[in-house]
Amino acid sequence: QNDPHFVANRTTIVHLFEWGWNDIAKECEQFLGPFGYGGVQVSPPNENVIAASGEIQRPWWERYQPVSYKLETRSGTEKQFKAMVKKCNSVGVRIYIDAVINHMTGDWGVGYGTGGSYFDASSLNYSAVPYSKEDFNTGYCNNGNIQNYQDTDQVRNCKLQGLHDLNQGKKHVRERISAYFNKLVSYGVAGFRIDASKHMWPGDIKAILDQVNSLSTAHGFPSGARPFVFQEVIDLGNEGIKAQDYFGNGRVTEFKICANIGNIFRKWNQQLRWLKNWGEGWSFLPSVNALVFVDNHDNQRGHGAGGESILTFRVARLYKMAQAFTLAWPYGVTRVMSSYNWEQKLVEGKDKNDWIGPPHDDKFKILPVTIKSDMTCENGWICEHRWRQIFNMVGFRNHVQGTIVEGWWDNQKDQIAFSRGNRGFIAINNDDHMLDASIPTTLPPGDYCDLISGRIVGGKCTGKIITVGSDNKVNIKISNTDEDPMVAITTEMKL
Ligand code: AAO
Repeated sequence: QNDPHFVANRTTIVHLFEWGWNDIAKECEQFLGPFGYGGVQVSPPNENVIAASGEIQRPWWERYQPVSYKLETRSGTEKQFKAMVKKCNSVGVRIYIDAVINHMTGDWGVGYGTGGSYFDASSLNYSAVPYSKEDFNTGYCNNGNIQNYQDTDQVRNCKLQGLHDLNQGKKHVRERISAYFNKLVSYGVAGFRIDASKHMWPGDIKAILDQVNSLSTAHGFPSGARPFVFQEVIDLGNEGIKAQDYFGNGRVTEFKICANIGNIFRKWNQQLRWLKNWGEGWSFLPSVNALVFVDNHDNQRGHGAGGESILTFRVARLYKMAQAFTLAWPYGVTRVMSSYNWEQKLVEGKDKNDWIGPPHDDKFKILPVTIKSDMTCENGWICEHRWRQIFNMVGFRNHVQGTIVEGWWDNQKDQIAFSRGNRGFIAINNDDHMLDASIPTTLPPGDYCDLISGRIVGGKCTGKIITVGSDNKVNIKISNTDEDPMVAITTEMKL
């Protein structure tokens, strides 16, 4: 099901990667609700393996190794989870959970998960679900990993990176997973990011979703609303499994965006003017099927569909430009990444520290997200979603929703501008010289507050003032050396 069930005119999801439930509840109330975010993708809420081996201690990726569907993790308890969902719904912010249902743990022998549940990975006994040997795909690829991504059967039946592969064709497995989903739905969760969807048969995912209840009006959803689904399928166009195979279940992550938007803004044999037909024109997924993002928790650290060109918070100037464009452009449902910092250790282009988990104390308890007076975060949390240029562009997207792109302008190179109906206008200068032009717009004449450089505080614009003349042209001057070489205005911030 493709509809995120946003409240009112909201448009955008933020991935609060590895945040604790209490912090997310607070963030919904204090920031996401007031600043117009539509929903949060939260880290997997189910019990996972406690990964500790040699140098690697409590990596972020342990949460992608389920031990059971108990809601007990480093992010918090079941009670805290439930309270968070309730609080966020009450301020118009939806919660989508990261659903790890393709597999259980890797080979960790015997152990206990984050909720205290016993498991024995070698005999495939996950007693708290319960799952046993018969519930897994065994005997494929010599009981080993996927060898060849061109072979559809392998991709779906063999192990992904040593992770014990559940057989979603089995009734028992379907029932355990749908029961887990139904519990979440009863708590007010609005939908699911389905992890590693490529590694499951689309029909099996469908059979599970068919057993999931509709969202409840008690949590503010329309009657009969089906949960929002977005499936993680990395389809760069070179494998047998296609994103299209999953459209029957919901949206699909459009990974082609990440490398391409990186190439464009880094100017690696690409120019901004080519963004003119961004979306289907670039043979991306149809807009109604696409989940759109500049980077995700994998490719920002070289996992998944990574690559040199991926833009992250580490190249903040380019990142903000790429985010601004993606949020201004009418394509797909947008998701903003919100990261924590870690110290990279690059050896021959690969980050040896790509495993490092969220900021934590000496007992590996996740540190709270603390907020500075300028609204940004500290304590190791990056909070891209709190950068003014990004949250104001979320506001831009909300405000111009339903309008089309009009008056595309470019300088044949890396300066672009366009309007969104009679509601918004944006100009970006990624060229190596000044943008100084009088650009026709469909916005009404008047003075506007540039939302990239400021906000309206106490009735006054704290940033640049941009004027649309009575001739409906806007004079734009953007130096290529500006901190943020772009301006964006909407009728919501007309002075
Ligand atoms: C960890 C350890 C492993 C250990 C395992 C078991 O790192 O060494 O064996 O535990 O103990 C995350 C981490 C993993 C971690 C795992 C479990 O990323 O490192 O393993 O948790 O703790 C594939 C999947 C995709 C997946 C991605 C990472 O298709 O679903 O790998 N993403 C999700 C999550 C992710 C999570 C999992 C799934 C598992 O978002 O966080 O893993 O729950 C090709 C294929 C892709 C494939 C990549 C990487 O991509 O097309 O489908 O993604 O390979 O294997 C170019 C190509 C592109 C290619 C890419 C990479 O871009 O064009 O096609 O290069 O080669």
